[in-house]
Amino acid sequence: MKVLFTGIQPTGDIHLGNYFGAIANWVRLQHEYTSYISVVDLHAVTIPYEPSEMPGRVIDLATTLYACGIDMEKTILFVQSEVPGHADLTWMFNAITPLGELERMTQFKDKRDQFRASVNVGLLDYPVLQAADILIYKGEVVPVGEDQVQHVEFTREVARHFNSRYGPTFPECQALLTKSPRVLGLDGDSKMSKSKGNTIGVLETPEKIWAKVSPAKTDPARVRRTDPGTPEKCTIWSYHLLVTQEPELTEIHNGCTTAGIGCIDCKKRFQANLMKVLDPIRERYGELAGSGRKMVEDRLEANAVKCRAVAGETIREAKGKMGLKKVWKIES
Ligand code: AQP
Repeated sequence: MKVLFTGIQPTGDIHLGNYFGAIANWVRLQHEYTSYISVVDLHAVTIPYEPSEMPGRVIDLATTLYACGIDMEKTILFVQSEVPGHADLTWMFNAITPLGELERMTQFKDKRDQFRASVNVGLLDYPVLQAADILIYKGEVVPVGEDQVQHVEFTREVARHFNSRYGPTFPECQALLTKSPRVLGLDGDSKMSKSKGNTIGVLETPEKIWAKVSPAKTDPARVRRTDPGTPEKCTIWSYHLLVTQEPELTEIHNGCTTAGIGCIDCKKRFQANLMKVLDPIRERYGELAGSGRKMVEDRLEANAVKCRAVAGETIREAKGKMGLKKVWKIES
């Protein structure tokens, strides 16, 4: 089987963007690929955070991923900082990466503007660590949301640079997108994002979700209940596309364009369909977070051992190609 690698940051609660933009694909693809999914805590420390909260966030994220349908037996879900080697490979890749390529990365420019007071080297180097994450397992496919496509293309470049400088070593990976690669935030202006406060959390209660959905912006031209709307200009319609099936979808589209249904009815129907997806996830999370917590911790530890062995082999191979001493071995 080909190798799949992907990651997610423990920077907050998983939202619909993460789920429909990426995680739903991971759940589907885990049956077709040898899958490595990493809780990328080393990435998460590039923005301001509270150290005492990090262990809890990491375990919560892993638990949520299992609740979303990541298979404990099949998928190698692990914590990035538990595997030495990612940072070593980053350094080797740093030595062949032109600075200009990092400075033009969209995510770096966004984060630099967002965290103006603390722009650290880690933020700039983020794509190089991501390339190391993927290539240390010789990842061939990388299922991500649209915002990460530029980083996957960068990873292909890194592999190309390394292979041409030191000989064939790394595959050139491909990004895989879902049919909803950019889920809009509740503000309707930008992608749904943990740091933007415009999210619907996968584990939120129906009451909390309704408190966010009911006042959310819709088509700005639909001022009165009797005004016909344009679904394509409405964030809630973009959410219906994630969870509502035919023939209800067409019925809602027609209802909006003819003013047959109002925005509140439309939102209620979205919420009902959304909860059919989220209720089972919340229930599984409840079970795992209670009596299953030890099982999650043990699984993460066992997976880290597997990852150390694979990562250690790649580091030895890369060092050999680069003319560095090969005796060093990562202890498992
Ligand atoms: N709105 C989105 N639509 C589609 N896909 C998305 N992803 C994130 N937001 C959307 C995808 O989810 C995966 C894991 O994301 P992450 O937490 O590692 O990275 P992120 O892009 O930094 O997530 P956030 O919520 O936007 O966090 P902040 O606010 O901290 O920057 C990735 O595959 C990502 O593409």
